[in-house]
Formats: sequence, C-alpha cells, structure tokens
Amino acid sequence: MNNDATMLTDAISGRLRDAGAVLVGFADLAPLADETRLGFPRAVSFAMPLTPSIVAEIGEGPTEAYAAEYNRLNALQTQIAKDTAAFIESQGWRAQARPATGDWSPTTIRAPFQHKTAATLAGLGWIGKCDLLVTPDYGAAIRWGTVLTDAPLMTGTPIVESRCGDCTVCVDICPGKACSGQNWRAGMPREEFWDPKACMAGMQKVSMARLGRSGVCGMCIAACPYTRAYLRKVGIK
Ligand code: B12
Ligand code: SF4
Ligand code: SF4
Repeated sequence: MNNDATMLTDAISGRLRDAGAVLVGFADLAPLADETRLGFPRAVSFAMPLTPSIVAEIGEGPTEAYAAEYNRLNALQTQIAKDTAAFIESQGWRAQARPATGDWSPTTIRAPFQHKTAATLAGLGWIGKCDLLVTPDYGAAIRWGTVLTDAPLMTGTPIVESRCGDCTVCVDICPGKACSGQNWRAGMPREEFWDPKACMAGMQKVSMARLGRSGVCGMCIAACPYTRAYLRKVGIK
C-alpha cells in the first residue's frame, strides 16, 4: 500500500511538473468536515507561476498584461487539473478537478472548494494578512489548482499559522483597505481578518482607473516581500 502510494504520488507530481507546475503537494483533508471536502479524503494541490515581469509591472495597479495573464493561467490550470483527474481515474481511483476560478457565488463570495485550503494542508504555504496564499519561494506570484481524490497519496505536513509576523506591507497598500492586520491561523474565518467586499470595491476602483473597466487588482501579490524576494532572485527588480 505504501509502495503504491509512493509510486502514484511520484507519478502525479512528475506529470504536474512536466506540465509547468512549480509547486506540487498532497493534502490529507481529514481536518475538514465531509461537506467542505466534497466527500473526498485527499487533494492534489499545485501552483503555476505568473510571469515574473508581468507581476513586477503591477506596482501602482493592474495592467492589461496582468489581466491577460490571469485569463491565460485560469484556462491552463483548469485543463491541467482535468488531465490530472483523468490520469488518477485511469489508475482506478475517484478524482474531481476543481476549476481555477469562476465557480464562486456572488452572494457568499466563495467557491464550493478553496484551493488555498488544500495548499496549506499540503504544507505549501500560509494565508497572508490579505488572504492570499504566500509561499516561501514564490511569495504570492502563483495561481493554484486542485484535484480532489480518494487515491492513496503520501500527504504533507500542514502549515497551520501565518508566517507574516509583523509585516504590514499588503495591509498598507491595499486600495480597498480590506485587511485588518491580524495574522491567520488554520480555521480562522476569512471575515475576521480580511473583508472581501472591501477588496471588490478596491479592485473596481483601481481597475476602472487603470484599465477603464471592471477586472483585476493584484497589488497585494506584487507588494508582498516574499514575492519581491522571488522577483529579485530571477533578476527582476
Ligand atoms: C471568490 C474568489 C475571489 C473573491 C473573494 C476572495 C477571497 N479571498 O475569498 C474576490 C472576487 C474578492 C477575489 C479577488 C481576488 N482573487 Co480570487 N478567488 C476566488 C475563488 C474563486 C474562491 C475563494 C473562496 O472560496 N473564498 C472563501 C474563503 C473563506 O476562502 P479562502 O479565501 O480560500 O480563505 C480561507 C481558506 O483558505 C481557509 N483555510 C486555509 N487553510 C485552511 C486549513 C483548515 C484546516 C481550515 C479549516 C481552513 C483553511 O482559511 C482562509 C480564511 O478563512 C478562488 C479560487 C478557489 N476556488 O479557491 C480565487 C483565488 C482565491 N483568487 C485568487 C486571486 C489571485 C485573486 C485576485 C488577486 C484577483 C486579481 N487578479 O485581482 C484578488 C485577490 C484578493 C485576495 N487578496 O484574496 C487566487 C489566489 C492566489 C494566491 N496566491 O493566493 C485564487 C486561489 C485563484 C487561483 N486559482 O489561484 N477572488
Ligand atoms: S486584490 Fe487589491 S483590493 Fe483586493 S486585497 Fe489585494 S490589494 Fe486589496
Ligand atoms: S505583504 Fe507581508 S503581511 Fe502581507 S501577505 Fe506578504 S508577508 Fe504577509
């Protein structure tokens, strides 16, 4: 069983990395209620990089290049999640690919399953003060995908608290003033530290000002010191 789990885990990881994922992890979803995990016991979590030079240009607000990048990665990740689910099913297990985005309710401002929950449980990062998933090596300059499954997998050690410390960079730059400044810990309700309606209002404001239409923001992605360190590492200021 452990041999099978190791082989399947390695096979999925290898396929995702070949497809362009820079982070791949495996989550035991046991800490979640059955309905929260949509009836699945485990998840494959993966992240693909936003193009670093496009992230670096966000600075004062969103750009057309960032809006296009957002659409490019959403389509790509949704497809890769479906390919991964097909592979897992071909090995005899159940699997469900989650879409990159687009499946959220405007009333609750949430999706049926959260990629960031799978990612923290897989041990890939923590939730920052702006409710983004922050990773040590890429900051927040990545987008997430998830495949839910019952396949036997070698799961990671969850990250259960924020590593933001005293940093307040995203709190200070957010045009919607959406972040309260509190540090996250596993199970903390979003609204206790971050206001999605304030984010949407801020996003609308900067998107209208910069692009002349509703759309994206991403200033918290670009400003995070973990993102900045990653951009410097790949030679972008
Ligand atoms: C709805 C939605 C929005 C809404 C609400 C955002 C939000 N943060 O909730 C709006 C329209 C405002 C929005 C904006 C943006 N979004 Co959006 N959005 C989504 C979507 C589709 C669903 C999010 C959701 O259900 N939220 C509900 C809350 C409660 O869940 P959550 O945000 O994941 O946070 C909680 C859980 O993660 C939980 N949790 C984490 N670990 C654990 C562990 C345990 C044990 C437990 C119990 C809970 C738990 O704790 C968090 C706080 O309660 C996701 C895709 C997805 N399916 O996950 C993308 C997603 C969150 N968005 C993303 C992005 C990039 C953006 C924008 C930058 C868009 C843009 N281009 O301008 C902004 C950034 C806003 C921000 N600072 O978070 C990325 C985030 C990438 C990252 N590095 O973190 C995602 C993951 C899409 C993706 N495929 O990568 N978005
Ligand atoms: S996307 Fe923009 S408005 Fe929303 S939290 Fe990040 S910086 Fe604030
Ligand atoms: S900018 Fe600072 S507080 Fe915000 S997510 Fe990054 S490390 Fe955390």
